[in-house]
Amino acid sequence: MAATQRAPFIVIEGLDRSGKTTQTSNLLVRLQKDGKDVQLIKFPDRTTPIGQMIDSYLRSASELDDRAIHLLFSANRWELASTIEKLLNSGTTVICDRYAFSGIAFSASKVDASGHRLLSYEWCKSPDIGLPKPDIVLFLDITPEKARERGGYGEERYEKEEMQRRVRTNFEGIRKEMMELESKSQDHTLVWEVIDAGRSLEEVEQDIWSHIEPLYRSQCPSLGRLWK
Ligand code: NYM
Repeated sequence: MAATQRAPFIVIEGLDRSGKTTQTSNLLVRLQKDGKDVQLIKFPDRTTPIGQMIDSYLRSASELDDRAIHLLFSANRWELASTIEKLLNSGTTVICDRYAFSGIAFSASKVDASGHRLLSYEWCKSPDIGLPKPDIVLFLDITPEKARERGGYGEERYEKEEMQRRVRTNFEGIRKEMMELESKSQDHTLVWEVIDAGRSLEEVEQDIWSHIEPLYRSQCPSLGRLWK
């Protein structure tokens, strides 16, 4: 009997109002229609005890130290890391709606009253070192102006224009660092695509598909570890 091939690990990241939730579920349906075994995991996963603490914090129903909440977001990924690995190795595609990159981009965007960064980039990155490494990150990019046209941000913590601007800059910094690391590494396994999410739903969906379909044409390498 032939060994089961590892399935692709897809991460979708994006700014608020980028249409990430819609695009993620459309991709799930498209892959299922294509006959793929696929599972969608959303971070934060608000269903676990850790996720419930995160949910309460995001809704401003509770207060937490900035470091404590950052570590909870990371712990919420680690509690699913072995599940992700097992799914991939048994041939099930995993789509993550947000992952470690959101963890850094948002926490490193927090500033005090004088505008000084509260948590350093390196500190924010460290708890996620060693998580399963995705094959592809699709970053749904939208300008704050376009987001405003779409009705502005929601009610949760972080959904403010100034914060979103900093988050966008941080995502670009993470992309650059990832690409530099990849170019130096032996395996070149991670691809990071910036998707212009300011276009129509159909155009964005088509663009996403044009990056996902080729993943199934070749064999996935053995699963890597983030920043290792
Ligand atoms: N968020 C999400 C973080 O601050 N750190 C993380 O590690 C993750 C995964 O939670 N504003 C933030 C980004 C979002 C918020 O995400 C909830 P969503 O996709 O709106 O449910």
